[in-house]
Amino acid sequence: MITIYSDEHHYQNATAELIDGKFLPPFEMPKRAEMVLVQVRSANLGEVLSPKAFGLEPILRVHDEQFVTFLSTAWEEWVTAHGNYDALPLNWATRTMRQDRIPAAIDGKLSYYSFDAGTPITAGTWRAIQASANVALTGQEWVTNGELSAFALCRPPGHHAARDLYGGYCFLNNAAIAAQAFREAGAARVAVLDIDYHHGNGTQSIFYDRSDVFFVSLHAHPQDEYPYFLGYEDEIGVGQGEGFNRNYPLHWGTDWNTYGVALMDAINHIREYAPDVVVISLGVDTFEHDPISKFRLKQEDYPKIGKAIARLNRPTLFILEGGYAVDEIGINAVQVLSSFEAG
Ligand code: OKP
Ligand code: ZN
Repeated sequence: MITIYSDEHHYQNATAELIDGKFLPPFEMPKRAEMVLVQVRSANLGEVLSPKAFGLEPILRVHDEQFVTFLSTAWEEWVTAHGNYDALPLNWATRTMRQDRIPAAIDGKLSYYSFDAGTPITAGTWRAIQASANVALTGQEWVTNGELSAFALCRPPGHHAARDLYGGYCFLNNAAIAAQAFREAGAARVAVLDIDYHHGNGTQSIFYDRSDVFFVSLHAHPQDEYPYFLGYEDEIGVGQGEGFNRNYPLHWGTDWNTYGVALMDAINHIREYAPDVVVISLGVDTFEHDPISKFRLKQEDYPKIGKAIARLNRPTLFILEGGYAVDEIGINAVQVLSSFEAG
């Protein structure tokens, strides 16, 4: 399987992350992608290719133009206002407040366009997120041109980012951008299977009213876990999209017994949909030793995931999302990929 990778992810390198009331060294760190690349090479998964530059057009097919402009200028505006520190929001337009006014002040814009305080914008964020989207789009192009599968080694991740909202370490939704590009390249039906530990609220919301992209997600139950406000089972899509969104919220402590059953059910529904192409939001933060997650998948479970996805027998683009156990992230991700190819 080919891998698409860019060194430019190093430009997203925050000083600290606000988590559990503490400023800690970021869990979403450059070493994550480095460790995945090490395993791609040592497992001889296949060629490692650099991304092409696709510009803003395919990004703007998914994201709001003012939001993208905000992402491209936020750092400069923040430095002018506050100096050279990571940019973080501090309050939001929640119940009782107005949602229909975009503030002029940079602090207000950060609040308007974000949904958490754990996603720092840094000097290099804009550069890193464009590269990450280009990695996804390059993988999409290879699969469109007949490659049976590809691995987009994206960093930063993307699945929490919505049309005009960032958060959860995500700014541009790489999987959604790739899914939309598949549609425009002629695929009639695209399935997105999100197996990251956290619900892919951004991807779900982008395609919620559409039947041409079927979003299916296995994740920690929003009653227990971030992002808390989306990912319930009764979210089935709306309008034309009704019946084309499927959530499998699973409780803390979930191991392969429960996970495997849900995954098989998800795979069966995707098979019935008969997609032309499948996009996998590949998070390996379901791992038992992940520092921020509470599922209990073991190393030996990741090949089973790859084999289950292989049963769909469709052209498949894998997109890296989460996974924070840096010593094992590469092993677990590459186990999914190589067992998919063997399977
Ligand atoms: C991004 B991805 C834990 C707080 C978690 C953010 C998690 C973002 C995950 N107490 N904060 O889906 O892996
Ligand atoms: Zn995650």
